[in-house]
Amino acid sequence: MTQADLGQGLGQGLGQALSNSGAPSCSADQNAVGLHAERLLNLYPSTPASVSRDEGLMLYRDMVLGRRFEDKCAEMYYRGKMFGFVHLYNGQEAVSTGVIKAMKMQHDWFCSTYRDHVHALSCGVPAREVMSELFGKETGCSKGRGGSMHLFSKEHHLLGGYAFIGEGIPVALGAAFTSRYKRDALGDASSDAVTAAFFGDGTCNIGQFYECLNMASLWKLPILFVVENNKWAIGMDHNRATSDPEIWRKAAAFGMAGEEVDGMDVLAVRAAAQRAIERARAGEGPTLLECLTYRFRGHSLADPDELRAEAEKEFWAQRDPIKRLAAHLIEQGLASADELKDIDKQVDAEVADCVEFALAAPEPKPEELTRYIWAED
Ligand SMILES: Cc1ncc(C[n+]2csc(CCOP(=O)(O)OP(=O)(O)O)c2C)c(N)n1
Ligand SMILES: [Mg+2]
Repeated sequence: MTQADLGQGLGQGLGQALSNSGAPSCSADQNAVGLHAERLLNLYPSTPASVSRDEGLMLYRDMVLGRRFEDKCAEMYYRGKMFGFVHLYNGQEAVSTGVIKAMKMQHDWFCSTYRDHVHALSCGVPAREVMSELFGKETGCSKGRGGSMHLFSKEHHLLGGYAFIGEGIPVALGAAFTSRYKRDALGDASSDAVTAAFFGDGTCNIGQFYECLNMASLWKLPILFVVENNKWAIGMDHNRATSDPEIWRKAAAFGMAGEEVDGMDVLAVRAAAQRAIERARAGEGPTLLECLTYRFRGHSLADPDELRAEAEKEFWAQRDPIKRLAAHLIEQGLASADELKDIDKQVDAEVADCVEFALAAPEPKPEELTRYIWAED
């Protein structure tokens, strides 16, 4: 641990005491990029997860869709087509794709945060509906009333994006409770849906997180708490904000399974998610899955991203999950570079189409501003 990791405001004495406290030492190279990178480098090397050609291509396509869709969001935002805060997910795609694509579509449940566009796409919400929502149009998945931070789709079992951090965790817990209650109390043997709740490292320092972990473990609820640890909570370094940066270890306090995983490796995330889903469906309860990842852009499109060190950004950019999967598929002879380029082109066409659709779509009618608030529809 370095003084820089502890933050410049910390006194030398305390910094010294902490650096003598048995925390792992790291090489000069690793110091340049900090503890978060050091954790990634020190992950226990597991056998690379295997994947079939069809699955590999499906995972690749989903991550490329997330990336290209959001690159287009940035362009549209700066052209004044979107309003309010827009938080991009660039860099974290392996988490959304790795977890959601391991689950059963329109059967399992998903709950997100304000960084929700890519989760919605992985859940199968059509790109047209997501882009329309970001433009505030009637054809959006939340009828244009929600915008970027409030994507919702009953059809795709997306329980929502939430602007307040941690707000989605109890909602996800409720969905997990419902599955269990239907099976155990109402006798519906087919009720085996699992819920995935996505949230960030900063969110693990608020009360709802702990309350929900407790209840999920107590009632053995079928839920995955998926922490997307991207090191930053706006401008707050995770290692300065939490007493034990290894979030997955907090699972032990609640008697539940906990696992940390390379969040830049979609196959590793998928394998960890599959283990957790299997436990959840078997009635063995929740898992706390900490994915070590990084966002490639600022906190939101309004953030000039001047705080983070270039060396740190470079370290994580070199581990781009899309390039990594592409290299793996080619190396394993599962796909050719040309096939992957074709997928990129198809995705570009889908993204261009969804923008055209959203631009041409109607605005909600002003006299219908309060429609959909009550259950009349
Ligand atoms: C209850 C609440 N408190 C404060 C905020 C302000 N806020 C917005 S984003 C954020 C940081 C969250 O960081 P993290 O959980 O790591 O998610 P990330 O943005 O990295 O995905 C905070 C504190 C909020 N939205 N909600
Ligand atoms: Mg974060």
